Amino acid sequence: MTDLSHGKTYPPPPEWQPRAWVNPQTSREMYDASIADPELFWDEHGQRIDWFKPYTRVKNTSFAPGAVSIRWYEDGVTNAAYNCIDRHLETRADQVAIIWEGDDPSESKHITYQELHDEVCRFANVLRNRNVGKGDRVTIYMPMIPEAAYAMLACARLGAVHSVVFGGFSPDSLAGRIEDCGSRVVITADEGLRGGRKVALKANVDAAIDRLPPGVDVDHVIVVRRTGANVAMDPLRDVWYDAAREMVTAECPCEHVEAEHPLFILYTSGSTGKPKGVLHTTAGYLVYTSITHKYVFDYHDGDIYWCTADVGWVTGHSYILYGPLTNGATTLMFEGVPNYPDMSRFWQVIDKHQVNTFYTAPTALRSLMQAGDAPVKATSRASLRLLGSVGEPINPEAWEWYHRVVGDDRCPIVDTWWQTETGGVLISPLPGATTLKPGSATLPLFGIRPELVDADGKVLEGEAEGNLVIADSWPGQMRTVYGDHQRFMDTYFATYPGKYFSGDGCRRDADGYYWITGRVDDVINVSGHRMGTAEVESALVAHASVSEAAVVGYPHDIKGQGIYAYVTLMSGVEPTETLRKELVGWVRQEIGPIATPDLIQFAPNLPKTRSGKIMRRILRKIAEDDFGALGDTSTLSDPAVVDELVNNRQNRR
Ligand code: 6R9
Repeated sequence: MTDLSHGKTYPPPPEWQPRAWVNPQTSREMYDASIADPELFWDEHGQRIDWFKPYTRVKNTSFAPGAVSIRWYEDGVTNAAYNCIDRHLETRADQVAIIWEGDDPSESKHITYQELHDEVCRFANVLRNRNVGKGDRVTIYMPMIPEAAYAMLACARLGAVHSVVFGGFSPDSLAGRIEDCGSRVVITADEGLRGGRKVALKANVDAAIDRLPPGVDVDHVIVVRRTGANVAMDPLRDVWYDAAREMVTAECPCEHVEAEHPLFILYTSGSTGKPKGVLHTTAGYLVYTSITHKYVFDYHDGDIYWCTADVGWVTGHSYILYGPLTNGATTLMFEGVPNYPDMSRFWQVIDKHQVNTFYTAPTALRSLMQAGDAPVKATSRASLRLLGSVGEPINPEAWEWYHRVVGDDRCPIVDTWWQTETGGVLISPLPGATTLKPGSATLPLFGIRPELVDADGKVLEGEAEGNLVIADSWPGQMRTVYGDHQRFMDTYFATYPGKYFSGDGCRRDADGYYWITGRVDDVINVSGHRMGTAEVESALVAHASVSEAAVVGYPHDIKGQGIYAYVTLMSGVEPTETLRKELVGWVRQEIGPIATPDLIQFAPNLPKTRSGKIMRRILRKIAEDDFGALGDTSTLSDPAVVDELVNNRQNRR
């Protein structure tokens, strides 16, 4: 087996020992105990959160085919906002909860736990005045401003279910998500601001609502003022948040909700069909994000912690807000981008706010790496103690650069593997305990039972490569696909009955370390964002000139994977450069900029089996420039199609 790290390993630095929550021995003991008696382990950690009514039953879960059911702490009663805010007030009212850093480096804010409480209560009252209550869905389409956090926590306070839609999604994508969960309230801002550029959020909401089918209604749009832009306001439907805020008090009781009450829906791409509404519930999710935030980031009181994700993704939910706030942490929220005003921005923010823990994505690191070491070295970063990575496999070169240049050879890196569906990190080093191997997410966290299986579901032992499944439930796991439990069971529990299938391939080395190799389904990972190839295909075929499309990923130096689209045009349509550009713009408009095709190849024919199935394996190989490995093409209905595709392939950038 090839060791991608060239055998180089990094033991935990000795200076970590006095302070770390766990060392190599205690972490192993804790892991073993969590597997030997999950009930006992998760009962103990159920105490991480406060309960209005304590639970008596810890775990009631089944991965049984056709009867998947996941319930944790089911008879307990609690509230997520209470755990993130109210319970800290006695000891932390004046401690900073959120440090907000604006897109413009001259703008930042410190929000204490008391201020967070007051703002969340006000937001909750504004929602309550618009009839939002327990179980109602609220769509949040916001820039990275404190009001996004207030809005999410306000929903939690009322027992309403938030569905955050990333601000980079198009009106169409937003409309689909509003419709799927039936939100009657949308929270947005006049405009977003990223890298000095404005994003027309309110206009997108208007366009999305215009597209809703008859019978699907949005009653209220709450608009936070961010840039002060002059936006259209429908007097019957739209309200400025600042005006509504003036009308309410800073007191709002927390709704008491059952442990399994839905906390949020987050849409994510899969290999087929429309994005799925991943549903997370209250207590188990909080317990899991809080325990993982504590141990993975070795979080101690007083630490300044920064996760650079957007709240539109699960990483923002779990590790900007819910995990850190449950732990009473100080969490930094950043509105901007890594290269604005210049390539030093991340490191300047670290110095400005004396950040101790920094958590980002490999794609950001790879693009910063290209600018060389100087923009990093121009800053001190002396406050940094720990670095983290998430979203996609981190290549050993980027890992080494992160360690050597950003961390001055001093800071461990936690490469955290997880998914929207898993709620929190499942495989990751613990900085005081785990010897690191660059490129490996290393070992499972407490309570997690990963297995590698072959195509037939046979469990592989020892050193092996296969598909990554998880053999038993953990509290942070998604509970269902919103409104479609059958789809939940079919997607995650049918491939390997009785096990949760992640969709990722993985190797395990002789030390038991896990090396995620990437998706094994038709999902591609573009700059750490998940994209279903089927989604891009259906956007393309919705264009009048396109008769058929097949989309695959290909290796991309910065994005990890790029989007390669093979497009067959309607007969009589000329394949021109203008049309190529139009199609790129079309997909951006249909889904959003994150789905922008990098390469479009016009293909008069696509390789198909005799039964008419597109042979994606071959398309992937051509996109990868791997022509030697096209494999068996004899089952194609017309093998000559392949030569034509190879001859006309788009050059990789
Ligand atoms: C948290 C998040 C999940 C997919 C996942 C995998 C990839 C995430 C990774 C990683 C290798 C890591 N992924 N973290 N691959 N090493 N440390 O990213 O959730 O957007 O749902 O994506 O991302 O392929 O299946 P999500």
